[in-house]
Parts: sequence; structure tokens; C-alpha cells
Amino acid sequence: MRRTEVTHLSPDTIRSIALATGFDLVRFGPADPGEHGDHFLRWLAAGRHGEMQYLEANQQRILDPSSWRAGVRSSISLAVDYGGPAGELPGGGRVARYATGRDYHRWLRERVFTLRERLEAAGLPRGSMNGGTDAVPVLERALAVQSGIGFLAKSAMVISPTHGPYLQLAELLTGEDLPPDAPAAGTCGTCTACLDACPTGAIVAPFQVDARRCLSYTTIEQRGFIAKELRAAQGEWLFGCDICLEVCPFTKRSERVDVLGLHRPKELQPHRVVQTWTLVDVLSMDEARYEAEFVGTAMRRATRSGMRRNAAIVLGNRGDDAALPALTTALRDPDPIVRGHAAWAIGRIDPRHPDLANARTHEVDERVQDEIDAAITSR
Ligand code: B12
Ligand code: SF4
Ligand code: SF4
Repeated sequence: MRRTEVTHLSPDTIRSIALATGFDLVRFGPADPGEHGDHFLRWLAAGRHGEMQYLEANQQRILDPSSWRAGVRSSISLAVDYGGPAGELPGGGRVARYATGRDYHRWLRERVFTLRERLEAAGLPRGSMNGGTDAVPVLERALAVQSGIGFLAKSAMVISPTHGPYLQLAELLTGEDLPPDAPAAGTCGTCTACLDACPTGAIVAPFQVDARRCLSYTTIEQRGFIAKELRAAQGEWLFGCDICLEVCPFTKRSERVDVLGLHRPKELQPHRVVQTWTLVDVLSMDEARYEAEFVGTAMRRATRSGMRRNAAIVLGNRGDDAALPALTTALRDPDPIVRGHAAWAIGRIDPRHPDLANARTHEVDERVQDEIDAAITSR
């Protein structure tokens, strides 16, 4: 039979090929976001996406996946359980679990493409599927919920009753008419632990996150200065935030929660930066070091300037005098974002530090001048 002829694989065959390709959960559902599309539009209209213009610009494609791949009918919804230990830098600073290993945008996307090739080799028509993870114009949570990967939780996370919330989602959209799986069992019930624990109040109501207040947004997506009122709440978080997952009672369901060190899949093992760098290393890194060392990590999304800004905030929150030499050096940095946040951090540790007043005399950037003035008057 020629490859171009349509061959319908049985759902069981598709599922077993996907499981053998390394996905922990494989479910089928509609390829469109259904009622979740309305929530998405309301969220955009309220401005909760902040600077993430790509969501606004892609809204038509997001609402209508057939504009991404004509004729799609079903979603093969996929998930990988990445539960495990938190990413802790030596000496302090935390990295959200999804970003501690190799960049999942690469390895998981490759896995989706491998699955597509295997399904094509087994008989699904070539070129009939589109897929990916995260950086795709689809509402991945909507597809996952409608396929029964998990239930939509009050934290807005999709939580699997068998694997918990630490799930990386991916999908292949196909023209096949696959029988939809049943919705996942489980609900949050009366629990409100994530709403209560969120340090910035970003979960403004059950199921609704205002990204502008979420540390995952401020430390990763936002460029420039982070609002002063959100900096103390950032606590130890250098990149992303896992608090609404950590407090969740479903977290213990992760199959990998106790799988540590070399026993973890290689792509989930902590990256060298997470294992060996300190916050001062991050604050002080030059472009060459950043390019050499951050390659292949999801942390690149924050940019070098953003990572150095984040490190300054965490150093300020830790209040450790030992960071002062690196922070005062950063007051002379060419990047005003780094200078401004270094001034804030020094103000938290030692507002009488003479380098603040010295820096004020030659600072030319008004935003940094304001930061220095606020740091000095925080005595
Ligand atoms: C933009 C984005 C963000 C933004 C905004 C998140 C948000 N909740 O609004 C920021 C940067 C803050 C973010 C943070 C995180 N993200 Co994110 N993010 C995305 C991205 C790229 C798009 C999501 C989107 O369109 N958001 C817009 C909102 C409206 O949609 P939503 O978040 O999907 O929310 C759904 C529900 O909440 C519901 N809904 C919304 N309003 C209402 C109101 C009512 C009344 C009801 C009933 C329902 C409802 O409808 C929405 C659609 O299903 C997706 C990848 C993708 N392509 O989908 C990853 C994704 C959602 N993120 C993911 C992860 C892992 C995270 C973090 C845990 C990362 C971290 N540790 O730092 C945090 C978690 C924060 C949180 N509690 O949501 C995973 C989620 C996996 C899962 N199990 O759910 C995804 C799917 C990436 C992936 N491929 O794995 N993220
Ligand atoms: S990731 Fe952190 S800041 Fe964002 S909603 Fe969850 S707990 Fe709040
Ligand atoms: S912490 Fe509680 S309310 Fe929040 S997602 Fe988990 S079960 Fe739901």
C-alpha cells in the first residue's frame, strides 16, 4: 500500500506507540478548546497576559486549531511526569522544577516529532498531523482536560489523579476521528491551599491566574524592571515558581517524586548550572559565560539581563552581607536593569552602604536613580 493512502490505526495501537515513545499519559479528545476558548478571551480582555503579546496576536489560531493544520479533528494529548526534587542552587536560590533539567522545549518536542514519525510509519497519512509542546498556538490545558489527562484545578494547573500536577503537556493534532477518553476523575473539592499559599495573590479566583502578578511571569516573561511590591514576595525564586504545585495534596501522586539523581530520566537530571552555580555567579555572569553555560536550558527564556535581575532580587531577599561586593560591582554594570535591582538589593541588606550614595552621583538613568533613592531612604 502507498504511504499517501489513508490508513486508520486503531486507538489502542496509537496509544501503545505513544507510551512506548516515552509519554506517561496518552489520551484522546477534541482538537478544539471548546468552552475554554471563552475563558481565554476574557483573560486576554482583562489584560492578564501582561506583555505576552504573542498570545493576543495568535488568538485566532489558538481558538481554531484547524487554521494551524487544516482538517484536524482529534488531539492525541500527551503528558510527561516531571515530579521530583526542587532545583536548589548551592547556597540558595530556587529554579522551578520544569526548568532544572534539559530544556523541555527541545527534548519533548523531539519526542512528539518521533511519535509523529512512528505513527506515520505505522500508517497514519504523512503530513496530516501537527504537534509540539508549550510554544504552540493551542490551549494545551484545554486539550488535556477535554481528553481526560487530568482535571482543571483551582491553581489553573491540569492535575492527573494518578500523576499529580507536575506534568509537561504536549499534543499531536490529527485528522483522525479518535474516540474521546472519559474526563479524569478528581477535583480540588474544598481545598484552597494554592490560593492561600500563592505569595503574590496571582490566583485571583479559582481557575484564574493574573499572569502579571505570577512569579513565573515576572521572573521569566517580563522584561525590564519588576514591580517593587512583588520583589519581596519572590523570596528565593530565581526562575519560575512552584509554590502552587508544592502545596498541592496531589503532588505526592507523581511517579517520579522520589526518583532521584542518576535514577531520573537523563533529560530530567539537574543541569550543571543548577548544581554548581551560586546566585553571585548568576549576577556576575558575562555574555560569553551565559552563552556557553546556559545553552540547552529553559532558563534562557528569561534572557541574561532577566536572570541577573532575578539573582539580585533573591540576594536582596536573603539579606546576606557576603553578597555586597558582587552587588556593589553590579551598581557599575552597563545594564540599567541590573544596576537598578542591585541598588534595591543593597537597600535590603545595608541601606547605609556608601556605594549607594556614590553611585547616585554619577547615575544617568532616571529609573535607576529612583531605585537608589528608594534604597537609601529605606533605612
Ligand atoms: C502563558 C503561559 C503561562 C503564563 C500564564 C499562566 C496562566 N495560568 O494564565 C505564566 C507565565 C504565568 C505561566 C506560569 C506557569 N506555567 Co505556563 N504556560 C503558558 C502557556 C504558554 C499558555 C497558557 C495560556 O494560554 N494561558 C491563558 C489562560 C487563560 O489559559 P490557561 O492557563 O490554559 O487556563 C485555562 C484554565 O484556567 C481555564 N480558565 C481560565 N479562566 C477560567 C475561569 C473559569 C471560571 C474556569 C472554570 C476556567 C478558566 O481556561 C484556560 C484554558 O483551558 C502554556 C502552553 C500552552 N501553549 O498552552 C503554558 C503551560 C500552561 N504552563 C505550564 C506550567 C508548567 C507553568 C508553571 C507551573 C511554570 C512554573 N513552575 O513556573 C506556572 C504555573 C502558574 C499557574 N498557576 O498557572 C504547563 C502547565 C502544565 C499543567 N499540568 O497544567 C503548560 C501547559 C506548558 C506545558 N506544555 O507543559 N504559564
Ligand atoms: S506559580 Fe507561584 S506566583 Fe504563580 S500562581 Fe503559582 S504560587 Fe502564585
Ligand atoms: S492545592 Fe488544593 S485547590 Fe489548589 S490545585 Fe491542589 S487540590 Fe486544588
